[in-house]
Amino acid sequence: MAAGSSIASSIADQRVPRVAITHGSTAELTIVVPTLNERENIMPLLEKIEAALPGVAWEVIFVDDDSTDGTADTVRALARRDPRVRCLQRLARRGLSTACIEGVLASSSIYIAVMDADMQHDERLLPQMLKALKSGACDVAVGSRYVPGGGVGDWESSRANISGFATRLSQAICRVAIADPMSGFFMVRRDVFERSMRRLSGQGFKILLDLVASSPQPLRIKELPYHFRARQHGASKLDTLVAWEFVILLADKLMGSRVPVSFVMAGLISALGLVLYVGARWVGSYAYGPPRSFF
Ligand SMILES: Nc1nc2c(ncn2[C@@H]2O[C@H](COP(=O)(O)OP(=O)(O)OP(=O)(O)O)[C@@H](O)[C@H]2O)c(=O)[nH]1
Ligand SMILES: [Mg+2]
Repeated sequence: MAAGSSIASSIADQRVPRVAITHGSTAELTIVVPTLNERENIMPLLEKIEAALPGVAWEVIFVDDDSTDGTADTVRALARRDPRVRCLQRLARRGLSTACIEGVLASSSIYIAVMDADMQHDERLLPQMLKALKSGACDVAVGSRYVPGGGVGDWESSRANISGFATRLSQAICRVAIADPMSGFFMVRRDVFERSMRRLSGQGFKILLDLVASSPQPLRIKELPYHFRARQHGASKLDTLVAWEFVILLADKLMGSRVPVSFVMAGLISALGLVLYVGARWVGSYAYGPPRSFF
């Protein structure tokens, strides 16, 4: 049944308010793209998505954390010409995962893909992902670097080793077999996302890992191989904060709702402070004699 006639019949049997529906999103697929200073990647990415999805009603939501290079303005300029393009700009906020969550919540389509702006993810996988979800064979279709046929491109061995180690750690908190839980490229049905969304940690960069580890039921995952490409424009946002947020995400998922991870982290930092203080006093007592009072 066509979308229009199903809305008409819903109105007829009074399941929705009688309002005039004149326009709106009719996309079946929303592609959520988190951005932080990716201005030069926006146009080429849109061209690639357009070429990859003939015959699919898609839209793309760029969720921009107030980039200083004019990314949001670039997206809005394109959005004025193409209604499939939207910009969700966040002020005084940071975080890839929360950007993706808010992008999903700003959409209405049945299928949602998440991909990076820098064209490292192979957009030619999008139709295969959509087909896999529509067939009902899986809940999440994942672009995977770690199944046969996939790869990480020309990464230095140090980055490949760290990624391999972090992947094994991540697999420990997934209740399902998944070769690439750290992938940032996936597609999911809306109802699957909605079942988990209130349990998500929203910490850091790893929204797929968060989703898989937070699902109340084990998710059925289909991994599709692809080769992670090199960044063409702009700079990487990977830094030590991202690594720290990854640790917090793992801790949060391991402890579940029993103990808030922020409470444990505050305790660990306090304990570290105490150890440093006592250590400094101890070293000082050797250098300058015993302290008059300990605290
Ligand atoms: N909205 C938002 N997007 C972010 C943030 N951090 C990173 N991104 C975007 O998330 C995507 C992934 O970031 P990248 O820096 O490419 O991370 P990566 O692909 O793991 O690392 P590289 O291989 O070095 O590029 C990109 O589209 C970034 O612009 C953030 O804090 N907020
Ligand atoms: Mg990247």
